[in-house]
Amino acid sequence: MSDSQQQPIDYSQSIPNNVDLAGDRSLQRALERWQPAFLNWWHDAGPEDTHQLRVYLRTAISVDRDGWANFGYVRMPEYRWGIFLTPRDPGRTIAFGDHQGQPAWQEVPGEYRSALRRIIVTQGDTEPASVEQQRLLGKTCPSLYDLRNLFQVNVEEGRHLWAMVYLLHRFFGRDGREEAEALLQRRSGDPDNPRILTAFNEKTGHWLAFFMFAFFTDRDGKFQLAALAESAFDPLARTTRFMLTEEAHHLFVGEAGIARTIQRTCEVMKDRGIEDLAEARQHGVIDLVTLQKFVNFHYSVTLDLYGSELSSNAANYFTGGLKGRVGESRLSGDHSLVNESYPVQEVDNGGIVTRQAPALTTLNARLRDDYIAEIQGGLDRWNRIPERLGIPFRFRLPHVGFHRKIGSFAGHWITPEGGVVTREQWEARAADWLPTGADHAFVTSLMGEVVTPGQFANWIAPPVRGINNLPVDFAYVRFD
Ligand code: BYC
Ligand code: FE
Ligand code: FE
Repeated sequence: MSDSQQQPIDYSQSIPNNVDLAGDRSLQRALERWQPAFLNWWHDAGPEDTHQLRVYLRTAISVDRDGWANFGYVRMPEYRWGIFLTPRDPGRTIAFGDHQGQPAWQEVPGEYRSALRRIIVTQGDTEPASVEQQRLLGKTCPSLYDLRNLFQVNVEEGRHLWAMVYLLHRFFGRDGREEAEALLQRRSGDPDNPRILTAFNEKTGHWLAFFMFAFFTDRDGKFQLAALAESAFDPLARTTRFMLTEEAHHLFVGEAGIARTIQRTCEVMKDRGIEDLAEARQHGVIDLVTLQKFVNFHYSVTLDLYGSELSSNAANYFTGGLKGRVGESRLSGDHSLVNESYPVQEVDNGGIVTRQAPALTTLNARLRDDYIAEIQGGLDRWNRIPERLGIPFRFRLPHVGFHRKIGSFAGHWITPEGGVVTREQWEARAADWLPTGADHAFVTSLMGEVVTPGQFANWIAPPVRGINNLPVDFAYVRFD
């Protein structure tokens, strides 16, 4: 198949694409067989009862810097899910590992076939999983503006599934086609056939959880995609690069959603002269202590998505050139990492110690640390809100060992401050640290459907501006 470099997106095709699908009939036929299965999945597991709505969505029309964001009303099942790769750089070479300096691969080398398939399947599995987790949220949207943002995120996660399914069909033969089918069969939270990674089987039962998920968990997506954007397997690098442009909006939705929630709570506290943090609840807003518990939960669950701090899988992926560090091709220094070390924390003798480990085995920890630095930046921005309003409360990230199920802290009982305690001691405090059933019930009690243009639920402040320079009270979703 010719993979011509600056191919425009062809919308006359049933599957919009810039990979010259029309030039590879058998691939096109295989994907056209998968397409109705995808639409069935969208119908059964995607946003519930939304088939008649018209939503003001952004659709990619070209992968150029400004051409990919084209806005207009779309009925969601008619969204043009397509296959878009950033243009190929014919001179691209491998930036790291054993094959450093060799030309990037346009096909999958036999020795890396199963590892690459596994990475692509794991990545692909998260995309529909998140749509499933968010299936019912439309019914309790705090505004039309927010409803539209939810649906924008949902259709783009659907497109990210397409991005991985294209790679499976194009490069992995019959195995790839079988994996593509299985991606539509697993279901988030299904006891018999769950999604692959733990965080994608958690419930996203209300909008606070959705905003937290978009801030914390979509950002794992950003960092994993950034690592895959360095891959020696060029089609994977090119498709993840384009996914990253879409991801930025998901992160914005999360960060701004939480910021507006904090803003509203702080405003109510200030207007009514409330000093006792818990009292804010009585005024129909989410108190800051409860918000901190959600931070603790979503942060710790997302840290598990990086895998073990010490991982031979991660070392093999790096040495093979499958998955790099963030910005690998721009990093200075040694790109083989064989003689380097990196600090990791672990529990030793009843305390937490830091020790140096071979850098190659610590790549999961390193990617996670890059992620944490960005998360901390977001918390710093959130903290300016209570600061501005004179409220003496600041959000803090718990210790990396807190509430972990994967990696070196799994099986240990670590407090948010990083103390090592017994299970009994930890469980006695858990309700202060993590959202309880009562917290979820309270948050859920605030959620009611607000669908009048320009109106917002009581618990959240309006955004500063609308989408695509439109006013905040624009009808972002139409029910007629
Ligand atoms: N849950 O060497 P280890 C996104 C397994 S998010 C369950 O520590 P490795 C998105 C692991 O499979 C980004 N199992 O880990 C966000 C292995 O099993 P085996 C998604 C887990 O392999 C929001 C064993 O434990 N993309 O896009 O280095 C909305 C030991 O593994 C988990 C990717 O993750 C877990 N959390 O790293 C929508 C990128 N963690 O071999 C979308 C692709 C580990 O013993 N995936 N295990 O059977 C990867 O690069 C790697 O699979 C991981 C794990 C980083 C996830
Ligand atoms: Fe995604
Ligand atoms: Fe995302």
